[in-house]
Amino acid sequence: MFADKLTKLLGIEHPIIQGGMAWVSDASLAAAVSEAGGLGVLAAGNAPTEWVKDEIIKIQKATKKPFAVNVMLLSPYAEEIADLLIKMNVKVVITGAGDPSKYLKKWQENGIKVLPVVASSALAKRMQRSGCDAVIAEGGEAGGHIGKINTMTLIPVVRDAVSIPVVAAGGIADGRGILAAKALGADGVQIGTRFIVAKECTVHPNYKAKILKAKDIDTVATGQHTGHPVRVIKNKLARTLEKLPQNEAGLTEFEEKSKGALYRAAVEGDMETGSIMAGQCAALVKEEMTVKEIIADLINDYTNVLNKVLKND
Ligand code: TUI
Repeated sequence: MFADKLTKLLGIEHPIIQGGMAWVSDASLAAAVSEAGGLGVLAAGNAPTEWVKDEIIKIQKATKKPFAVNVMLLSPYAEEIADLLIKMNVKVVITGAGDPSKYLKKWQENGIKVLPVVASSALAKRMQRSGCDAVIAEGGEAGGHIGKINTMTLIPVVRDAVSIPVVAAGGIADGRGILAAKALGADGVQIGTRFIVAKECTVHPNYKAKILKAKDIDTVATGQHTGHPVRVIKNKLARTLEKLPQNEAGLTEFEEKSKGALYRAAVEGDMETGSIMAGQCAALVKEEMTVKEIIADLINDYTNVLNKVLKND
């Protein structure tokens, strides 16, 4: 699908990284994606260090293939988890929701490959200068915490800004998206939302049902004014958050209502007061399949679309 820069760097078969999704991509999903030849990703999210440790042990038991841990830099446990990854001999780290500069030296000294998620060309350049191995450029179509630039612009500006491999993320769910990412200059893709409905994904069935039902206009980026916008499927919580006043009292209520909301949706199946994080491309996700089937379908679809394009069909 792509030249072998990314697959060689990571020791994987297909240039497909599974998006790290807090309380969604646990050991079960990550191990299945790695076994199927992509890069499986355990999302640390806001989870306690002990939970992350137990999940890493499960992945290491389930597969000998490469996997990554996604460190969410806003987590109160980020510092502890940064050290845990070294102790647990994790080989690939993906960071999200911030600038990972303060951890880079110790990870790199321990031979860990670091792929930060970036939302701008400026951060991509800084990450290349710091010796990062690749960047994941995530556009605003993505689910969860997002930046301000959409994939169509972000990928080419990041491509022009750095020479290390660029992974495209945000809005990719099928072969058309993968071919578009390649045309924009990417060396591989990160796909999150489509893997939420994988059979191996342990997320609550109510969450999967919401993804399968979602239409193109069903997601919204909440909390634009908080400085940490989060894309979710519209529900009662999203509507409540959108109506809060943009003052100090409003921000306090925003935080109270958001606390634990992803866990409520993903683990408890609460579709009213839970936060159903998902990308806009949920509208393209129509069927629950095994991880192996999803990856085979992505590759097959990509080949068909490429052939159509080449035939000018
Ligand atoms: O991290 C994500 N997506 C996430 S994390 C998450 S868990 C969460 N739970 C509750 C509230 C908020 C989050 C759910 N989804 N994606 C990676 C990502 N990183 N997207 C955008 C960025 C980003 C934004 C700005 C990375 C760096 C950045 O730079 C800031 C700087 O300091 O330059």
